[in-house]
Amino acid sequence: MFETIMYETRAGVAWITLNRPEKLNAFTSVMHKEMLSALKMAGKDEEVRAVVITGAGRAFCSGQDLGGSENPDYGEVLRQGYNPMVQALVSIEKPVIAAVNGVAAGAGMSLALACDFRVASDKASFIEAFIHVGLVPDSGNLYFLPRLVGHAKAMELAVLGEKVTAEQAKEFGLVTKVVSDATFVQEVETFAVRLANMPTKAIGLIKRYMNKSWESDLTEVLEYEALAQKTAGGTVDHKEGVTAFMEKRKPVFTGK
Ligand code: T3D
Repeated sequence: MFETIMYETRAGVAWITLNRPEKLNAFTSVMHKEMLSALKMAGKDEEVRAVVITGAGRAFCSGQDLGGSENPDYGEVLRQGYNPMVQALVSIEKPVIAAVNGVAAGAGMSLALACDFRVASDKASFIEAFIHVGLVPDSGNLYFLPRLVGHAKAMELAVLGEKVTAEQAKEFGLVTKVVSDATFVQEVETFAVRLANMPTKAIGLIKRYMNKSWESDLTEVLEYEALAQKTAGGTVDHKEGVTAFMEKRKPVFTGK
């Protein structure tokens, strides 16, 4: 179905694998289009309750394909390719995990930053590679990086462009957890399935309003919480959670 990515679903999880391993999964315009389609599919599919994005081969993603410019207007490359993908990642009301199997460089690092969780292999690394080719961080990087690691660390990473190991990234809060490369896929699967079995609508609401909170004052956030809680309070999963608690059993959430 796709040329540059793979898409499969199992156990409530959509797996999107960037699939240009010979170029360390560098982005092309086709890949942008395919990523957008895959994210839309995952968003619409009611069976899908978590999304994993990972890379084929030894890399997660090396950012923009530098081997021959498809469009010399980089602003348009961002507006047409990267930005809709980042918006889709943020607006999909399901948890999205970047399973960072290897190097994440340039816009590949931005892709990981725009996800809700980053699970990294102990072989993974992160590089703000933009500066090495005289460019600036893009694809939401300037938005997410300082929010995740603080302004000072973000400046250091973006300007120096030094390679950061998964363990170092964990220390300053960039990754959720680091797991052994030997058990990476199983660990990601366990984490993704765990999320897929949680109250999906509540997770979607947390994501929506936590993102909005960055541009909101306290009064607005208090109102968002009231709106979200009204919606969450009407879900089947809320009812199940309370019933299970009263019956002293584990809840079985259906994402409804
Ligand atoms: O339109 C616009 O350009 C604006 C948007 C910009 C967004 C961006 O992402 S700008 C930043 C672009 N990315 C980079 O600058 C990273 C370039 N890659 C690297 O710095 C290194 O490859 C890595 C640090 C990621 C990994 O290094 P290493 O030593 O593990 O691998 P390698 O030998 O450099 O790469 C392996 C192959 O992948 C190699 O091809 P070859 O020689 O075996 O035929 C290399 O050329 C290719 N490759 C790696 N990254 C890219 C790439 N080919 C095209 N584009 C790449 N980004």
